[in-house]
Amino acid sequence: MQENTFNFFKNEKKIDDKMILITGGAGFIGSNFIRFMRNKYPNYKIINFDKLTYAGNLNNVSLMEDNPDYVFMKGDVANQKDVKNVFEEFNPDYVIHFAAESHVDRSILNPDVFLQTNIIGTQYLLNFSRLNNVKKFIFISTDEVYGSIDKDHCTEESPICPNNYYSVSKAAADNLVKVSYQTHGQRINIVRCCNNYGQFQFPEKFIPLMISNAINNKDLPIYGDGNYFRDWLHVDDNCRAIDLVLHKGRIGEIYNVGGNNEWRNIDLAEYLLELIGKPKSLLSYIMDRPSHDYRYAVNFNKIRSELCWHPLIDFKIGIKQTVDWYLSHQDWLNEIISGEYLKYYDLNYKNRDAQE
Ligand code: NAD
Ligand code: TDX
Repeated sequence: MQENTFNFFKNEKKIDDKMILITGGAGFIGSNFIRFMRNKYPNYKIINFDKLTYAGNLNNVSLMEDNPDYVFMKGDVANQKDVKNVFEEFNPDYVIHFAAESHVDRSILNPDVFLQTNIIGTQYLLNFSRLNNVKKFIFISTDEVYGSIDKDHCTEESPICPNNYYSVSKAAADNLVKVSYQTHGQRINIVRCCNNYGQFQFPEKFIPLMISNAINNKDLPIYGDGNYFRDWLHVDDNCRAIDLVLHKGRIGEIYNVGGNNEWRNIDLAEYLLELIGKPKSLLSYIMDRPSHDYRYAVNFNKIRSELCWHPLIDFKIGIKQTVDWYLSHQDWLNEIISGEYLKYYDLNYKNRDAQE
């Protein structure tokens, strides 16, 4: 442990209370998921285990601070002692594993930490979950494990074919989780979701980066010709999917989660400029991301038919709310876009000559 910042729950655990260990709960999806669970299941006990890397921000969960059924514990999933500690202290019934190094561009600059956190960290959590008879371990995987596809949609049976250090590390972890089921009958689910958007997303990712730069009248860096496709889903819809998998997902199963909402990068950047009221002259075409996946798209018929899930938030409404959230949370944004962020920004974007 680098620093001991946790307190025990202020309410005693009753026999039928669910104790849920959430890793990466100070990041984008994890923090939204914690808020979602707090609202839907106020009696569940939530442990937020997070290393607080550059992407982890306790302001994202400040609403939870005084909640008697919530604790934060600082720790590293890739440190065996930290993982042992959290299991010994809390003996969780369920584990939902969000923690990861999550940004493709950073994985190109520094792959090693992706292998440590995403692969080794997942194996440690699997080991301790098995030892402690955890009732279900949910791995938050990604549609990127299927690699790039030109047309159609990947089903859960499609081959895994990752093309960058981030997705290779997620694919390895995803396979480890599958193997734990095949070998030990470990009670797991895997969720492979498309690109999420919404409040509290770190402004290195496409949508918040474009919004943040537009607000600050900075160029919007478009990789290559901007002719790449991503499928966007509101984070609250993803939280609903994970909740259903937690309560109703069949043990050992993988579930794709998609948005049915594909956008070309350049079209989306232009749409964001329109919403914020900034000119298209801010668009700046720069050198492409190496090994850039052209398109991700998942078939999510399985979760639709088995768990009755489908996206509920209309993109035009969700993205408008998201833009408004960033406009009204510029303090949150400004705190991030200094220090480490500026160094990363320089490293990734400086000297990336414009494309012809
Ligand atoms: P994020 O980068 O916003 O948050 C990651 C969190 O994990 C941070 O709080 C960070 O401090 C924590 N963390 C990192 N390394 C850690 C370690 N070694 N030990 C403990 N905590 C650590 O990521 P996100 O966008 O919220 O993604 C969450 C999960 O969802 C990831 O597993 C990611 O692969 C997956 N996913 C994300 C998307 C997306 O669009 N954002 C889509 C599909 C899947
Ligand atoms: O500055 C940029 N310019 C640009 O054109 C950035 C940051 C991105 N892009 C492009 C690259 C992609 O085609 O926008 C698209 C989206 O990029 P990211 O937001 O970096 O997401 P992506 O690479 O698609 O990966 C995301 O989706 C799957 C998440 O970061 C992963 O965590 C998730 O698993």
